[in-house]
Amino acid sequence: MKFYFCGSIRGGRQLAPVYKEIIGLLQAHGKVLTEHLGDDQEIISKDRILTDKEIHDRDLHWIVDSDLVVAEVTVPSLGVGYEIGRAIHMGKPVLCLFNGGEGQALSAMIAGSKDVEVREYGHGQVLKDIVTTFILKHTRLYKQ
Ligand code: 6K6
Repeated sequence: MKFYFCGSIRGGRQLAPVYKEIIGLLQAHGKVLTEHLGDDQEIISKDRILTDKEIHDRDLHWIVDSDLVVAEVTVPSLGVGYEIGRAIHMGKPVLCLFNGGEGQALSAMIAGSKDVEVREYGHGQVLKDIVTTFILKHTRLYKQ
């Protein structure tokens, strides 16, 4: 199974350790095409040599190639929102993970969309349970 993981880059990197944790959970079930999103050094060293067009086209190609899309949506990011919209249009199952603090609300365009699964998470096991349940649900659907 191939996963496309979305997480903020230019929107802010404060949750990079959480992205790394989610990527690790996904890797237990298959290949993560955007493994670099958990690693600041890799983003800086490899992706800075690509133009914005090269990044856009490569990432869209990876979404096409993926089976499931998982997005961490706590840090607002134009790129992540765009990727979610494109993934929906392609008919990909999309899981949006949100861990907002007080006064922090998820965009209505994600929270109110029937085409994505939005899950709020806290820490540790809960995140693992949410991710595993989403994967198993869609693995079963693919096998039918
Ligand atoms: C490195 C440092 C600054 O910019 C870079 C290279 N940029 C990107 N490299 C890889 N993926 C990117 C880059 N910019 C956006 N993306 C994609 O959009 C990722 O797959 C993320 O899920 C999402 C992040 O969008 P922004 O708007 O937060 O950057």
